[in-house]
Amino acid sequence: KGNGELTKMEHAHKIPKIKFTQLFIDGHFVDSVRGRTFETVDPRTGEVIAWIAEGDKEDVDLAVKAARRAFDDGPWPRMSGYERSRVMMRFADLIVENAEELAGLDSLDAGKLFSWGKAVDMPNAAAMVRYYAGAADKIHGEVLKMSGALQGITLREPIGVVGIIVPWNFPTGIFFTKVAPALAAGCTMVVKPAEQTPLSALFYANLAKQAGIPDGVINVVTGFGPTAGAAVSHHMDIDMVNFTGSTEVGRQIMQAAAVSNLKTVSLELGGKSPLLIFNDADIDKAADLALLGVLFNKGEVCTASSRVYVQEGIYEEFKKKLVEKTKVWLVGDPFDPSTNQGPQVDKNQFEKILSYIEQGKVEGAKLLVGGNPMGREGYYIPPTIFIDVKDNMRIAREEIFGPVMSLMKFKTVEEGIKRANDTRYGLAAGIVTKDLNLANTVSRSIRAGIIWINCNLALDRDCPFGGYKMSGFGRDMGMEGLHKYLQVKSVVTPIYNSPW
Ligand code: TXE
Repeated sequence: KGNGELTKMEHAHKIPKIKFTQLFIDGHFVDSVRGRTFETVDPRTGEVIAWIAEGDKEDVDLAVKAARRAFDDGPWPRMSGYERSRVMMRFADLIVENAEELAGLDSLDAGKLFSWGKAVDMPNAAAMVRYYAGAADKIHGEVLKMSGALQGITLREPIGVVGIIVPWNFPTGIFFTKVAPALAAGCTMVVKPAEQTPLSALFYANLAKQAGIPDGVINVVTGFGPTAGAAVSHHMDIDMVNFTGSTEVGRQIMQAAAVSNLKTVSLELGGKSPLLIFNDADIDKAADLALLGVLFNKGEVCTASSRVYVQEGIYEEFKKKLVEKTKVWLVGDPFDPSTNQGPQVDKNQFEKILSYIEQGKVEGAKLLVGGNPMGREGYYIPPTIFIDVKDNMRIAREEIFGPVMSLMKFKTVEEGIKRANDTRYGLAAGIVTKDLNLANTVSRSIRAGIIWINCNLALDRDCPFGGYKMSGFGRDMGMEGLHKYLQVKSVVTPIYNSPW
């Protein structure tokens, strides 16, 4: 396993001490009401690294009370956008100052690459906060051209208390795509991080306090989905829930909203994203994009290009290229700077991926590379590519969420589009071609929330992101990501004495 040349001292230097393990409610770290804790595990070894407070319904109730007070009576929604923006800028600076420690926490908790975390994830998180800070004082409505003797305006007001449920694959990235615009809008919130990766969220709560975000604005309740998470989605005093996670749980969240207070729901769910590579593509570049698409973050990415369709003219050459490239792809300790891919997040995910690999073999697909776990400990799975895959096999239809690609061949453009769309998901798709007309035609024909032409996984804070079909609805990021936290209120007055 791995290429790890790290000395013990280098490791000790990078591995952070865990400082925060309690719930963060109303500006204070507290134990859970029942006093329970749960373990969080290092995916490199399977060892327990910390015991975290296990929040449940009572704790969510306390967190919602604090958020409600902060919304109904506190300064945050009443401050000018400019003042909120200044506090958010301080928050962003603190993320940058603590980037090394924070990247270490995400590596330790989720198996994410440390050097990437420090150089990319943390600066991006700070940039996300600054982006929305820049929007906080530019939130305004419209003047309405009403008929008769009336004039109207619209006000955009914060939606209220928001429940934010975060998954484990991007404990920092997804936290900030949801928290930063909610802050800018003037909302208050209860955040439920994933049980697999609670560490960095608690650290962010502490930084928020240091930055001057008032008590009760950001509350973090760590705990499990069916208990703490369900308490958020069922809560009568939460006005909106913004969720990223599995399609199954997304459905439960909508049901919970329907049977409780009809809270607004925004869902970013799973995917089975296609990548279409056409005959005229630069094969070397296309192979890089295909591998990036399915191996980045060990395939634990909702937009992973897990279905790669290659046009028949270049299929054989492309296949050879992929094999060559996977040979120099290093799987190992995420703290080692030369590693390309760390361990899967936990035992469950590791076993889920391995069972899909078995399923693929049983259904008759052939392994081109990979397929077996690596190492004696930890949750390492190498790049795995299946060929001879049929569209109706489970590996080609269901989200695996691991470094597993289904490589398929197609003939015509129409066939490529049809097969790319043959999925219940619609989160993302990629196209590799030099033909602009073809790229434009295909990008308009695929039903997905984001289309990448000659690039892959290119996300940016300014680019709205979310799904079609069963990949969910609502958009995070961009101005769409801010507007969903705002209600539109119309205010109407007569212009002069009128019968109204
Ligand atoms: O997701 P869950 P899991 C997909 C991926 C993965 C599969 C299962 O295919 O293999 O889902 O992962 C909280 N009410 N994605 O089981 O359960 C939970 O505590 C309220 C894709 O980890 O959906 C966590 O905070 N909340 C995805 C969050 O939901 C509940 C990212 C996500 O967990 C809940 C993650 C409930 N009843 C997994 N049950 C993406 N779109 O990026 C769980 N949660």
